[in-house]
Amino acid sequence: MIIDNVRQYFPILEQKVNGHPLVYLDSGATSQKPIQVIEALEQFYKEYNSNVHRGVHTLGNMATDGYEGAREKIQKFIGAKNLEEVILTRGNTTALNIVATSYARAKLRVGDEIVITQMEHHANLIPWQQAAKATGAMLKYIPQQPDGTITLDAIQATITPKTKLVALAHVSNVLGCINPIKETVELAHQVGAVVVVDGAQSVPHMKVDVVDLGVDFYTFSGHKMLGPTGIGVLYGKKALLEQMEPIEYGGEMIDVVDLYDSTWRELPYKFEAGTPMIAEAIGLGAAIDFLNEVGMDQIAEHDRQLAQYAYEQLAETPDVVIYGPKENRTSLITFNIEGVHAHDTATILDSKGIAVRAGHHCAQPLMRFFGVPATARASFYLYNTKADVDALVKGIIEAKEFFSYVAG
Ligand code: C6P
Repeated sequence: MIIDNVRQYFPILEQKVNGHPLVYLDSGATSQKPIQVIEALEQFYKEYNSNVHRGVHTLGNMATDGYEGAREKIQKFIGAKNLEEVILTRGNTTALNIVATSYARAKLRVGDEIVITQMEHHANLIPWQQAAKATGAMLKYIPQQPDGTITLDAIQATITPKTKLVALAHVSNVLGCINPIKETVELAHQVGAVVVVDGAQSVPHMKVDVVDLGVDFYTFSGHKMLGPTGIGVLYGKKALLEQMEPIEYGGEMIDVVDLYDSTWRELPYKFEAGTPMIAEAIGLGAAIDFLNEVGMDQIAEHDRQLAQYAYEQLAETPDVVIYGPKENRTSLITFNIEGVHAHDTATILDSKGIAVRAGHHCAQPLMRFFGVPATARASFYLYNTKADVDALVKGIIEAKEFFSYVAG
């Protein structure tokens, strides 16, 4: 499928918002869904809605095939060696919490160090703070460049023999920078530390191969990659997942239940207690089919080019401050208009049908690093065009003029 033709599959993009054609620039928060995903959900509920792994009836088997089929699609999509290494979760946040609760709390001791960055989303920060408090381990931040990014030298200097775990985003949801995961993994493994990568903003926008990267754990959400909300993925190396205890108990995850003790099922089921997200997994499977049809290489190049184009356009717009690096970025651009609060910028843009996110983007420590309470962020995906970026720039210029008039 040619990327220029994909917009026709996204019915939501055809509407007007506040009297203007919708320009959706908030895919970093959640992506829109193609008709193929919407129809997969509809088909499940209309034709074979049933619980999984339980019965012998036809609909139950169809639902199980759909759910397990989605797991296989995910496994291939991220290049995982084993199907058991793909745990289906409620979302990226849940996946990170499983690692922090089950792995980190069992393994960390007083004197151990968890290396993280100040650009992390709260979902990849607070679970480690809590694990550190519970175990006596220490959090250590990789020092940042003035543009918020981290260098390989800084990563190398922060990792020491005391490091037991390194947690970082593959792509920052504020800076848009691509972190050097493969090199970080090599450094961490030299001292015997495991690496947890938050892939929420990378998996939708580039080809990710967990084996090639060498990561120990990798997490992401379905809703940012054309899939439904309520479904995410925890990839973990089998040898590590096998050592870990479940964090939720109940149906589906058990082997034998006795009055005073129970045993767990094999991977991946011991981490999937209760009725799972069946429709959501099937929807994510349909989203992966769509992404594969377009091709991740084509998507990666498109999103990189749009982010670059947006950077160049905004850099030439007076009174606009851009956060994050000029190069090595993808899919989003974070900015402020000088003297205008990000929420006001977003409100003016919304009045023109342009949807951007404003706020701290669940990255308060990074806002503090830049000394701002909030920023605006435009994020792009395969259905966005250069015309969308042009509309954004025009909207920003008009917002700036409006506020200079009000202030004047
Ligand atoms: N970022 C954003 O607008 P969940 O909410 O579980 O799907 O994903 C959390 C998450 C974790 N890490 C990163 C890098 C993320 O970008 C996100 C979600 C959205 O930036 C919503 S806050």
